[in-house]
Formats: sequence, structure tokens, C-alpha cells
Amino acid sequence: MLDLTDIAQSLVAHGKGILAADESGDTADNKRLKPHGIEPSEENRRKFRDLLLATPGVEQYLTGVILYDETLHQSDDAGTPFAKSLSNKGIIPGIKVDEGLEPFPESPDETITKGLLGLPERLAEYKKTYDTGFTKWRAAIKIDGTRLPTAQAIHENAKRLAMYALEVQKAGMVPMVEPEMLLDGNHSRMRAKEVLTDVIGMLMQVMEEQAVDMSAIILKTSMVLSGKDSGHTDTPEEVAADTMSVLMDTVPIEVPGIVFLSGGQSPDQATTNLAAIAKLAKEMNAPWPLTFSYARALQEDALATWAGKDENIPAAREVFLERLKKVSAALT
Ligand code: 5MM
Repeated sequence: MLDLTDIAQSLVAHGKGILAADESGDTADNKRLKPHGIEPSEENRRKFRDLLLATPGVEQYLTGVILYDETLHQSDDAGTPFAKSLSNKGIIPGIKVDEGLEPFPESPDETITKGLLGLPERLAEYKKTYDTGFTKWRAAIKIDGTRLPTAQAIHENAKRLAMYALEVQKAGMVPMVEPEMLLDGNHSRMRAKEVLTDVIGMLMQVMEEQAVDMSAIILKTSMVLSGKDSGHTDTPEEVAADTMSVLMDTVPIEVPGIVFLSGGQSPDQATTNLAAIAKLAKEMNAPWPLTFSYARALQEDALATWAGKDENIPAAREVFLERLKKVSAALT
């Protein structure tokens, strides 16, 4: 039987990565289906997941897939439950267990993440019924000049991520901890670097204080980028230098792996920035494997090609596989 560190290490196996397909109902409907003219419905959300997960050959590029609760209860076109069909291909099914964002009472322009209530019971059920190997919890950190994020919001989100991680390890799964630093805003890359240092530094400190087993977590992080309204495009080398500098300063060596979210970068940007990070990590002899855990950057082109039409599925799957190939190649 694999222990948690083994599972975490399998998730960051060299040359492969993780697909985030864990959009909640609203995000799937409004940000994935509707922009491509696809009618939001439970069946169309199932078809969207089938398009990606049943693409022949995905196992060459994916170690794991993060799913959403609704998808765990659904089956692929062949009638096999999605979690089972992933396991059959050697891909570890994971589950998003946070229940979204709510305003932070002490600073209402910021958010905290919900989902701790009833979490142990939900975790036990996911593990028993669907044999999920890992979970995900996302906090969202907003930058606004030097006003946001507040130290209180950083701390409260870190506390919740640590409490979640502890419960997940007790339930026999690997917690992926995702403090997403949002790209929205006109901040500089330097400000993003400062914020990410505070956010990951605080998260690691609180997890250690709460006795989270640091050798059995996966950190999912943003890259260090200038805000999307800053008018500045960072070079991949700048992104890599600042991102690696933050990670080397804040992440303990016993952490088994770090994965990146794409966070609104274009698929090509997310691919070239990852390539620069992977190259620099190798040069610096970084102590942890690094890979991708993208949603949008892997899905966007495939969704545009599919556009909800059955006859487009083979072409959309080819596009999806092509992007997976490019992103995986960026790691070598
Ligand atoms: C930041 O979002 C995560 C990574 O996706 P990108 O690569 O597109 O940035 C992603 O796993 C996200 O947490 C899920 O899509 C769930 O989103 P919602 O909005 O439904 O909580």
C-alpha cells in the first residue's frame, strides 16, 4: 500500500502533470461552456469532462486529475464512472473539497475559503466510494497596491488551508494547498513577488505550527507575474527568476512537489513560462519536482474547437493532446 509521500511523489512524476477539471457548477457554466456558445446543463458539464478525460493517450501526460463533486457522481460515455476510468489508466483521481469563497468579515474586499464544516465526513466518503488519492483547497489572494492583501486575510486563509490539510492527511489522502495570487490588477511583478513571499511564507509557517506532515502535501502556486492591467508583459526569464526566488526562500525541502496554476495566462504563455521555470529549477538544483496543474491553459483551445458539437470531438481531443504534449515537453 502506498503511503502519502509515495502518492505525492507519483503526482509530480517527471515529465507529467495534473489537469485541474474541478470547476464548480457556476464556473463550468459561465466561464467554460457559455463563452463557447454551449448551453449550461448537467449533461453538457458531463460531456465537457468526457471530452477531456476520455481522450485516448492522456495517461502519457497526466499523473492526476482534480475533479468536482458533481463529476465524481457521473460516468463517461462508455458508462464507467469518471474516477474509475481514470484509475484504470493509472491516473490518480483527486477532488476539490473547498466550498468556494466568501467575503472576509474583517476586510470585506477580500475573501476567505469555506468548507471546513463537515469536511471529515465528506473526505471519508470520497475516499471510501471513489478511492480519491488527493484533494484540493483554493484560497484567493487579491492584490491592490499596498492596501491588499491584508496580513489578516493572508493569515486566516493560511490557517484554513492548514486545518484542511491536517484533516485530509488524517483521512489518508494528500492535500494540495492552493493559495492563488490573482492576476487581476495593475501591480508590478515586484509587488507580486513580495505578496507571494508573504503568502507562501505564512502558509508554510502555519502548516508547520499545526503539525501538518510537510512530506505529504503538494503546493499549488501562482507564478510571479505583473498584474494583467499593468501594461507590462514579463519575459519568461523574469517570471522564472522571481518565481524560483520566492519558492527557494519559502518552501521547505521536505515538500514532495510544487505545481503551478495557469491563472489566466494564455496557453502559450503558461507553456513558455513553465519551460523557463523548469530550466532554471534544474540549474539551481531545486530540491522539489515542479510541474503543471492547469485548468484554463490546457482546456481553452480544446473547448473552442469542440463548441458543444459532437462532430468536433475528435478534433478537440487532438487539440487537447497537442497542448498536453507541449506543456509536458516544457518540463524537460
Ligand atoms: C485557479 O484555478 C485553478 C487552476 O486553474 P487555472 O490553471 O485555470 O488557473 C482551478 O483548479 C480552480 O481552482 C478550479 O477551476 C475551481 O474553480 P472555482 O471557481 O469553480 O472554484
